Amino acid sequence: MALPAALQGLKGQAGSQLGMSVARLFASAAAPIKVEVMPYKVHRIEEPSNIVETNVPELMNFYKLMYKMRRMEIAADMMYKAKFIRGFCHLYDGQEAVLTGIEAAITLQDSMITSYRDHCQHISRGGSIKELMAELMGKREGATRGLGGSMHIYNRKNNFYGGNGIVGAQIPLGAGIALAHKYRGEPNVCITMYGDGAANQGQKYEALNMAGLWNLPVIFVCENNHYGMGTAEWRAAKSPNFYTRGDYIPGIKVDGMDVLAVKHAVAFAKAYALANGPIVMEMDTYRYHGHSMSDPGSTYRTRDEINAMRTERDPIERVKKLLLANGVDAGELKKVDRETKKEVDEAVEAAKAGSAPPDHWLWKNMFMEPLDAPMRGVLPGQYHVSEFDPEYKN
Ligand SMILES: Cc1ncc(C[n+]2csc(CCOP(=O)(O)OP(=O)(O)O)c2C)c(N)n1
Ligand SMILES: [Mg+2]
Repeated sequence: MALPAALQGLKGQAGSQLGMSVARLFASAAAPIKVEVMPYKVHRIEEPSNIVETNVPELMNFYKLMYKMRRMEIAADMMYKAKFIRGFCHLYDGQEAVLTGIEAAITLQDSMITSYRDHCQHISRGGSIKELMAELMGKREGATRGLGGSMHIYNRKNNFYGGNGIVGAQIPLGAGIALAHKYRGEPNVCITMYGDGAANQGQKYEALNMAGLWNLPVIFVCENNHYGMGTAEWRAAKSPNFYTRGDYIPGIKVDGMDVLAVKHAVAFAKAYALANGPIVMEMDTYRYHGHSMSDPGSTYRTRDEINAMRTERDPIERVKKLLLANGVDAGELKKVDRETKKEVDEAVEAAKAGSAPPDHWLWKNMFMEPLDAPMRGVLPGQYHVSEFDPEYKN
């Protein structure tokens, strides 16, 4: 199947800003570069070619965006340990090529929904590191005004529907968003992202069934990082071949550590989904950190395994090697690294200096029309009055 004409660079604020500066740096460097990616595995569909084309400006865009994501998550890790960030916090480092490749193949008019591992979507969907850091610290300058926190990043304007804390809950929602695209006659898909753990849930199969019956333009993206918390995929899934688990719905397995493989497969999947209906993608990827900040990430997998991933399959190093092999100066990349670190450091300081949302926002955002009636024992503007009876004994 031919790739759609819409193979394009990164979209939105982050992408276009990067694109402009890179175009200046490499005005004469847009010669095509052919790369052989790992062959795709397919289920009920003909595989796309694994010879893909790129160029230096595009690779630079990928490098910059992925490095930004990486630095941001490293900063989040440090800020969490320093107790500036509290509560749940799930990091995305290691998995950057999945999101970066997806964004390169779609537009901001296409929708996206994911799990709680959602920090990087804020950046890829056009938000700033400052907003993200402020949100993680619960500040009113944050992406969702300090009311959502790590697991509930959301950007309606750029069609990002969160940030969902309940495992798998976003999968039927993603099918619903695709239904909205279809109903309105829009030429767009919904990227519905979930993990290998969530892939075994019943609600996923209900959503797949309805999406299949109604030919909804939805791309179900299973980010297989091989663990659901501390449970290895093979302990939770009778068949860990997630790309085949849609049964009657076609699937494709992709090297999720290779941004080029992801971009070209998603472009292929988008063309398929718009013409025919749902498709499942399994992205073979890896998370470097533990499941969340309370998990050191080393009790259920070996250090050797983590180190081998970092040294042999790291998505940023892969792009770096391609750039160096195609004439980009190592100093240029170091400059990118320095500038990115500075941007992240400034965002961290700005977030620390931010202010907490006022208390009354807690009930202000409950209803479209403010109600004066008590809700679960709380009147607007009051604190909870406990109904607990101290006399009660079980
Ligand atoms: C319905 C539900 N059950 C359990 C949990 C607790 N929980 C949070 S994340 C997680 C593992 C999910 O793993 P996976 O789908 O592979 O996603 P990953 O964290 O690897 O991205 C579990 C069991 C939850 N949040 N919601
Ligand atoms: Mg997982």
